[in-house]
This record gives sequence, structure tokens and C-alpha cells, in this order.
Amino acid sequence: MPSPEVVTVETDFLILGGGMAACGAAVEAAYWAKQNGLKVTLVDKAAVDRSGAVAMGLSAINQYVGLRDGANSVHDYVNYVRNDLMGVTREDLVANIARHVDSSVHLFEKWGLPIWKDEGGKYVHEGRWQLMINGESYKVVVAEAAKNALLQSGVGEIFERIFIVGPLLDGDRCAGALGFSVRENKVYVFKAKATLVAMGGAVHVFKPRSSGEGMGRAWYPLWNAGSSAYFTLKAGAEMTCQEVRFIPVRFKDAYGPVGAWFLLFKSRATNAMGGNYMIERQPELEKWGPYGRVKPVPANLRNYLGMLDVLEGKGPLYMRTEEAMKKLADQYKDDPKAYQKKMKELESEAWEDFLDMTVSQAILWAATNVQPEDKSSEIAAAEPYFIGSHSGASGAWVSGPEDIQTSKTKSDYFWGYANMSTVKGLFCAGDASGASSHKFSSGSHAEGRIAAKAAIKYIVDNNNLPKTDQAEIDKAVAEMMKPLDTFTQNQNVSTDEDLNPNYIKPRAFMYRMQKIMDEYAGGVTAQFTTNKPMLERALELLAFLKEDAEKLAASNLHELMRCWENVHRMWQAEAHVRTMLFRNETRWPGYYFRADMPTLDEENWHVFANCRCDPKSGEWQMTKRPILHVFEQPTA
Ligand code: SFD
Ligand code: AMP
Repeated sequence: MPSPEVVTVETDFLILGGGMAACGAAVEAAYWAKQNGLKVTLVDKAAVDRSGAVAMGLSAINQYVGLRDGANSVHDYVNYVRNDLMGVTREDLVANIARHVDSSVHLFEKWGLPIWKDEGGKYVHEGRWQLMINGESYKVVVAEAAKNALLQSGVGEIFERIFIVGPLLDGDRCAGALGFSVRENKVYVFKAKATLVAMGGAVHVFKPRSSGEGMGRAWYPLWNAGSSAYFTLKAGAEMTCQEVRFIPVRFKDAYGPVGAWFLLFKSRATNAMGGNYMIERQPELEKWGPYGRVKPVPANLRNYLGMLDVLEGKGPLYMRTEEAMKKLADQYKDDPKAYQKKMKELESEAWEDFLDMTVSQAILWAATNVQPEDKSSEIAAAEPYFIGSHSGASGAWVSGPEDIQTSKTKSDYFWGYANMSTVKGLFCAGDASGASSHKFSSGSHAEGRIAAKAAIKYIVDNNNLPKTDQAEIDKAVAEMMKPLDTFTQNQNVSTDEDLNPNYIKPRAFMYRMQKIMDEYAGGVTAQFTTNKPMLERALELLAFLKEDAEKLAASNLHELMRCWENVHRMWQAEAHVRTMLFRNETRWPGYYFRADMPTLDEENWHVFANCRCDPKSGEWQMTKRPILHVFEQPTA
């Protein structure tokens, strides 16, 4: 391939990603940028209309606090999140999102998203915090508003199908980003005064349950490949909760979410013998300190109780869909017509739940003759995901807002600008920011807005383009494009372009990484269990993998993206292993179990486990940070 054209873009505020957080950031940034005469540039690896986790749509908005109805308070939400994460959460960050999230939801509705309403015109709740939506076009609606805000105001520009590889740095300040087009032979150098990382979480770091042709299906989108974690780590940002992976229990083999079944349909899950593990295994909860006693039972503990049944040979586990639907319709049992009507309604809701959000689950039902009103469906704990916006917590360690801090929290949790990482001018939101779980789609949008407003303030206060060194940029560009050269130089050494003594293709590289993680770092094969020697072995093998990353080869631009996606995943993997090794206890059974440290240790480990990789030396530092309260402890 000839040398790529190098395109340099200078901007004020650079938004990396085009998902929920990035779209929220775009809307907010457009408003403040216009007032301050600033330029905003958004860059997505895909097309904003259907990129990221919400690409296929969603069937619920999982964070809505309902402040205008007085239904709940911000404090209630903070209690919920703190309990669900076994005590490990940044209350200031969660509260900041909780006080703003409703306004994002009201905007979605104004922009055209259909939210279910009852006969009295009130939102239909799936659970206490969740709203039901007709969400097939959720992302298109949110993207349209973001695009309008940037393009119609004249302050913004959008680049699609540009894959961001890594940061540009000016000492301890972020100076922008480097990327390449996945469609044209062009390299992009974005120079910016402030940068927002909103490139989602990480999927396929671990070997998935699905294999072969099914590997293109996962619960979270496979195109979220750890770019946020890589970018922030490479910039030298402190990271938090890198051990707090998320294991979702999902409808088996097509990963259909379970929330609507548990909360809206009020279904039970049972083992194959009909036993309800949530009841039969209740005594197990006593072992997990105060967190075993809270309601709802934390997601990882719910997982754990089911896993114990599976380990005892009582699987498969089933979602009792037929029982739940009959129970809901039973209130009409004296009127056969009304009963039938209710059943039809429930049937269509059951199918819509998946058609809105996980189409392949509906296809699997159809392909295997499942009628949910007649037959239960298998559920299973999926492979681990890194997603700071759902029930995991991994991401960058960011500053909270000033006005929520107390005299005790301020020095630890506030450093000038909300959602700024420990690197100057580098902001994070959505899956990219850590210790603020349960923000989901709506809270990620709200957090993007919070981060964008703070970033514009940072630019107003630091209105100069950071310095960049052209020689460094040239070096980074060459490194970025190297897999194409490696392929060209070696492709004739063997007859099969995928097998070559001088290079490794990204797919083979990914399989190798996934095997290491699966077997040693507590994946599905290891039944989510690991220990110190296993984690040390994982680090040893990851070090060899890192060496071989130098030999990644790409036959075209699309494969070049695959190469970098897997390098990004590898860094997420290393941060994860190092942090599980650092935390000498088991805090989240059901996410992972340290068999050599099998209990909770509140005395020593009621802390955040943070890590940082020095960008110059490549040395990793592990640090404990205190868990401080901005609200009182829960009474639950
Ligand atoms: O049922 C680069 N989520 C749910 N949230 C809800 O509110 N309700 C639900 O019903 C939810 N469920 C659910 C959810 C997700 C999925 C996949 C399913 C079901 C099947 C979670 C939310 O979707 C999630 O919390 C948010 O979307 C997170 O927002 P954000 O902005 O952090 O991530 P994103 O939206 O995925 O966007 C990422 C963007 O980054 C781009 N990108 N761009 C350039 N260069 C690179 N190197 C890049 N790498 C990534 C992406 O293209 C994208 O634009 S349920 O299961 O709970
Ligand atoms: P899920 O479909 O599993 O992603 O869940 C969607 C939402 O419902 C999230 O807010 C979950 O935390 C919540 N949720 C799912 N299952 C349960 C449950 N059994 N009890 C309480 N909340 C749940």
C-alpha cells in the first residue's frame, strides 16, 4: 500500500467515540462552545447513527430517578449503587449523574423516543429505576440530536469510520489523538485543547461462550474493544476498579438480557429440578457481610447463588417465562376473552423485548420453536465484560464535581474539573470512567454532558493548543501502520496468508489472549475462579503476547483496525489481571472468585484498587484509594 495521506485537524474540544456518552457530550458542548467561540470535533470508528452498545436499540432506559415526581432521591440512587457494588463506589460521581439523568431522559422523549405510558399518562416502569421504551431506534434518535447540535450550530464537525489508536501528549497534558480511516488510506492527527474519551468498554477480552460462527455475537458489542482503557492507560491516567468486571446472566447462546423478565414479568429463575436458588441458597448470603443483607441482592451475589447450583450439577438454569406469563394473565382467569387478550399482550411484549435490543435472541427462539408462554428458556452466566456504565465499574479515576464534596472528600475526589482524569485536559465518560456504575444508556448520556461542560470550562481557562513534537508524531504514525508493512514484507513466505512464521494475524492473536484470560484469569472454563499463581502465570503469558504484538500483520485497513482492537484488549487484560492480583480478597463472588483469598476483608480492602502505567518507563503502580461518603451510610 502506498504511504497514507496524513490529515491534521486542529480543534478545541475533541470527542472520541459516538455512543451514548459522546452524543450527550456533543449536545452539551455545542451549546457552551458557541457561547465561547470554540470548535468541537467528534470522531467515531463507525457511523454515529448505529454505533456502540445501543446500535441494535434497547428495550428499557435503566437509569431514571424520577426526581420531578418525588419518587426517589439522589441519595436513594447512591445507596442502591453502593450496595450493588459491595460498597465500592464513588458517591460523588454517582450522585452527579443521578441528579442530571432525568433531564437526558426527558430530552430523549422530546427528540422522539417512545417511552411506554400507562392509562394515566405516567411512565411505565420495568423496575424502580427502569423505564420501558420502544427502543429499536433509540440510537438513531440520540445521534440525530447530537449531529444537529454540532452541525447546525456551525461549531462542530464529525468524522466517521476513523479508528482512534492512541493519545498525543504534551508532558502531563493530553494534546489530542491519532487514528486512521478504515475506508481510505489516510492517517488522522487530531490536535486539541481538551479531549473526551467515550469509546465504550471492552468485549472479547475473555474467550466467549459462543464459538465459531457464533463468535460475532456477544452480550455487549464486540466493536467496543477496550479503546477507552488503552487510551487512558497510554496517556498515563490513573485507573480504578479494573478488577470489577461484569458477568451478565443472559438467555443462553444469544445473550438476551434478563432485566425485563425479572422486573417487569416478575419471573423466577430455577435450577433444572425446579429449585429457586435465590431462596434455597439464602444462608450463603450471610457470608458476604452487610452486602448479603441488602435489597435488591447485589448482581454478583445473584449470579453466585445460581453458579453454586450449576457447580453442584443442578443445571441448566431456566427462566420460567411460561409460569410468569400465566401468573400475570391469571388475574383475568374468570373472563376467558380478557385472559386471552392479556396473554397476547404479554406475548408481544416478550418478543418485543428482544426485537428491540437483541434481535438474535428472538431469532434463536424462532429457530428452536420456543414460545415463551409454553416453554422456559435456559439462562447462563456469560463471559466477563469491562463496562463501567452497567454493573461493572472499570474505568479511569476522574475528578468529581466540586459542589457535592464534603470537607472530608474534597482533597481525594476533586481536582478542578468534573470528569477530568489525572491527566490534564483528558476527560472520560460512560464506560470510560470508573467507580460510577449503573449509569447505563441514560446516565452515560448525562455523564457525557457533565464532562463536556467541564471540558469547555477547562478550555476557556487553558486556551492554548498543547505543544506536539512532529518527530514523535511521525514515529507514532509509523508504528500505527506497521502491521500493513509486516504483511506486505512477509506475505509470500507461506501459501496461507493466515499462517506465517514471521507474523501473527489479529484473529489468532485474539484467540491466544482469550485462552490466557479464560484459563488463568477466571473465565468461563475456570468457572470464574482464579488465585495468585494463576494470575502470575497469566501475567507471564501476557508478557510474551505483548512481545508478539510487534509482529501483528494486516492485509487491509479493516484488518489494521482488528490488530489495534486486540492490542487495546490486551492492555485491558493486563490492567485487570494486575488489579485482581493486587486485591487480596474475594469481594464480588459471581464476578470472580479468588480461591486463595475466599472471603471479604472489610478491614483491609474496603478501598478502591487503582493502577497506573507510567507512559515513559512502562512501570505499573498499584495504589489503594479511600472510599469516602458524601451521604450517610444506607439504613438497609
Ligand atoms: O438490558 C470508537 N445497555 C443498557 N442500557 C440501558 O439504559 N437499558 C438497557 O436495557 C440496557 N441493556 C443493554 C445495554 C447494552 C447492550 C449492548 C445490550 C443491552 C444488548 C447499556 C448501555 O448501552 C451502555 O451503558 C451505554 O451505551 C454506554 O455508553 P458509552 O457511550 O460509554 O458506550 P457506547 O454507547 O457503546 O459508545 C462507544 C462509542 O465508541 C466508539 N468507539 N471510536 C473511535 N475509535 C475507537 N477506537 C473506538 N472504539 C469505540 C463506538 O463506535 C461508539 O460510538 S440491558 O442488558 O441492561
Ligand atoms: P439486565 O437485563 O440484567 O441488564 O438488567 C436490567 C436492569 O435490571 C439493571 O438495572 C439490573 O440491575 C436490573 N436487574 C436485573 N435483574 C434484576 C433482579 N433480579 N433484581 C433486581 N434488579 C435486577
